Amino acid sequence: MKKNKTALITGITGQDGAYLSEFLLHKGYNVHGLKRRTSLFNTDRIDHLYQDPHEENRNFFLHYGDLTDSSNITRLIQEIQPDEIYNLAAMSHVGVSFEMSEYTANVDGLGTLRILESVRLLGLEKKTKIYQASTSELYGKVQEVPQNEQTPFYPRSPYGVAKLYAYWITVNYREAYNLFACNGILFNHESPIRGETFVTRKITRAVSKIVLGLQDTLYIGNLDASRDWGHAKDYVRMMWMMLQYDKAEDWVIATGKSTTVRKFIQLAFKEVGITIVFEGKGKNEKGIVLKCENPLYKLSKGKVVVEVDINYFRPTEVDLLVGDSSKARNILGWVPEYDLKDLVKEMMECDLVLMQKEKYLKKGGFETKNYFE
Ligand code: NDP
Ligand code: GDR
Repeated sequence: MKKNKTALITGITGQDGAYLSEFLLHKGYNVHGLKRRTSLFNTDRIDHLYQDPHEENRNFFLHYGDLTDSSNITRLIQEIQPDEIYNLAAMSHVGVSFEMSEYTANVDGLGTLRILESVRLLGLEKKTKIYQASTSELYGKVQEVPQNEQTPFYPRSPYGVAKLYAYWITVNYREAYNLFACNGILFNHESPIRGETFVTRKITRAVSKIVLGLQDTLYIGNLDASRDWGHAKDYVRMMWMMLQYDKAEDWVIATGKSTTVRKFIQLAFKEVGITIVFEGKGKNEKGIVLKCENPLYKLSKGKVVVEVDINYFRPTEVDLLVGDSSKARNILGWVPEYDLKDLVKEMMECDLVLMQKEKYLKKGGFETKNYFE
């Protein structure tokens, strides 16, 4: 009988880690995940997969660890002997990386080296395949569009620069030691479990709160930034497909369509029957209600619901990303199942439910107890 494959996922508690765990478990893998010790639970996204240590035939395991801790990583890889490692762990917020540049370099750059070096030290070069979570942030300053595997890199943030190191050290270990190590150059991908401070989720949460009367205004940064947004579910499938291909290579994954932050806000409001227009320029630009066609929501014409806050601007910005994933589409046969409309719809549906819950709790007097009173 064929033995089930074993995968190790770093960053298992994040958006992609959760979708990838689901995907690999359905494929019959034993899934091991690295999770950080935190003072509050950080496993919300994977709680439905948790298996009690006393259960028999477990196939989902969590281990404490951190990408800054080499001995921890080496020991875990030695114990788990993974067939595949998906290195998804990272300080993944571009804006925050300007505040925490050294830490970002340590985790996102050196963390990748620690994994590659452990696999080499343990003599697992022939057994263990590695997926490195590379990013469209590598392209940074627009030099050409659409961006493909040959487009030169010009990162524009400490996050992008750290990921550039990770990209090249992955290529170097592949060439120097014959490791099966791939870079997935993934463009932005979102979902209802996207972190709340990334712009799409910030928007769908705020729009849901605004229509339910829980918040007045969405404060936002650069409305002109344009991103190639796909659905995380479609993208984690590709991580796996890259490791099943007979050669270790680098792959761009993207929808090929770019949309501005401004347009994303309009799409989110449209999803609940509200038309928004933007007026003014630069930091004085505002999003104003033109029409509210949903009888459930009482937003009057002329109400200002979006305002620009320059604190959300970045010292250096990536203006335009649009990916050309024809290599993955032609060779691996990738066809995304979601388009932007499906994505916005799903995110809005989920956030509306969450915010309705919040509203009912507030109304019923069940707000979280203040322990400091
Ligand atoms: P998330 O921010 O949702 O998840 C990041 C994960 O990394 C979390 O599990 C987090 O743990 C963990 N982590 C952070 N720091 C450390 C550390 N020092 N040691 C161990 N684990 C750590 O990111 P996504 O799921 O969206 O992205 C996954 C990967 O793909 C990241 O590397 C990201 O940079 C990259 N990427 C993402 C894209 C996207 O659009 N989503 C596009 C291209 C690349 P905790 O839960 O405790 O915070
Ligand atoms: P990004 O995603 O930087 O592309 O990195 P994010 O959603 O943070 O920003 C996208 C664009 O929106 C602009 N923006 C704002 N961003 C945030 N977060 N908050 C705001 O209020 C706001 N207003 C405007 C940003 O300036 C930017 O131009 C994501 C991460 O998942 C990375 O880990 C990943 O590598 C890349 O996608 C591909």
